[in-house]
Amino acid sequence: MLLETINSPVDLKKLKPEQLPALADEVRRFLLETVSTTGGHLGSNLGTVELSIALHYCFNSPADKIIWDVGHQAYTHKILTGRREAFPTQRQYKGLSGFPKRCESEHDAFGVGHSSTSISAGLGMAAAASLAGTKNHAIAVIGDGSLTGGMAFEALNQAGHLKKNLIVILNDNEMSISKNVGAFSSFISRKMTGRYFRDLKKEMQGLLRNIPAIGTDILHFAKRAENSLKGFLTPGALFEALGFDYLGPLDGHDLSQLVEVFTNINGLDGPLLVHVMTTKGKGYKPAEDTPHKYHGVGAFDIATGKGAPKAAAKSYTDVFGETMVQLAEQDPKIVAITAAMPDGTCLNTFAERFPKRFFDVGIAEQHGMTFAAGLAADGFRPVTAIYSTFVQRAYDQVFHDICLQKLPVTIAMDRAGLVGDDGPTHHGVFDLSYLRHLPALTLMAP
Ligand SMILES: Cc1ncc(C[n+]2csc(CCOP(=O)(O)OP(=O)(O)O)c2C)c(N)n1
Repeated sequence: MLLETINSPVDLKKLKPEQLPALADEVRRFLLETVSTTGGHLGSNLGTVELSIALHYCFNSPADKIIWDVGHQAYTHKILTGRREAFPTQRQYKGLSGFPKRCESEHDAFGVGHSSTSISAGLGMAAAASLAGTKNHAIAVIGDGSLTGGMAFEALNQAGHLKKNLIVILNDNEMSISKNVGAFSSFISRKMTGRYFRDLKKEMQGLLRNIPAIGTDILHFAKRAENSLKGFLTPGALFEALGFDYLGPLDGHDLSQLVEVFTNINGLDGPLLVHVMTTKGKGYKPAEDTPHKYHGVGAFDIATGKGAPKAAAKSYTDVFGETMVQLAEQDPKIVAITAAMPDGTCLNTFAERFPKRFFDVGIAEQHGMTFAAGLAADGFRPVTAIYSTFVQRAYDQVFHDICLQKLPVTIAMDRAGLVGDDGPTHHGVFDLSYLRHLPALTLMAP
């Protein structure tokens, strides 16, 4: 067993590169065995096994800072940084946290649980390294889902301008908890190497040839421009326009490719974005086939993939989802909004029944709130369903865009109170305190 010999990144570096795939298999098995007993975030972690191994193999944590966005995918990182034996206590009272936590390990560079913070924190650390005159790397690992959060763009914007040594790893599995949504997500997942690019090229050549007299000249010019055209149409163009060097897309499960690239970029300067494609649930068929069901799980049987049967009593969330459908049948003005959590908020039945009146805004609680205000300003009755802890993000939007203008938006907050195993980043304990004093807001709790 290789895994038993690894109690820190220093131990990991003693392995030969060709031993790493065997280690990845062991980690995956360990993850499955543990999470099937404790519950936790399964699919995202099965997807980041190789990425975590390669990062710790090629960089030097804790001097180099690895910042995991949301942090629900950092189990392999925890296992490789001295917490393997304690790992079965994760998400339990007095056990390990399910997310990186600064007080838990020097390798947890930044505490996390809410999404889209990693690039900002990483940029702060890159700026700190530059002020302190050290050569430490700051590496933000962010999923394509978390990249839909506005704060990630605020950070990219400043990073391109500051030009510090920040590495952003985009962990792209085309999934948020459900399928990732939005124009940006379709853009970054566009694969230009295959037929699509060839067809587009043919079509353009045909078009140009048909322009009388000058057509062939332009065609000649277009051929020369082909490389830049390809660059323009691939995801890299967007990040390069923001001042990043772009590398990828890489196969996030090919350890030799990851190790080669991470070794090469170790000495590079300036903001760099490495685009890594991974598969959510990698290596466990039920999770690969239905990744949204295996994002967060309770205990389950590995052989069948089945968990404990659902409690007979309905949850508040079930009742909310059913009531939304009933009300929307009576009132065509009712529309529903989620911030990337159609399953968690039970709005999925509403989405199927009224697809045009359902909006998934991505992990963008602030935008979701003001988007609702816009709908309300023009006569609709939006219901925005967001977990209590994530509404915190949109405090100013609730005040400035909804309350001050007295717009009829209903905010349905789920997971109020103590949520237990997800821990302090996810408790919904502050909502009454931070909402009670807002003008024109009626606050109700069942
Ligand atoms: C502000 C905020 N809103 C919602 C969530 C709930 N949430 C946790 S993980 C996740 C999806 C993240 O998708 P991605 O970053 O692509 O990671 P993946 O799980 O696909 O690896 C969501 C919506 C959150 N953690 N923070």
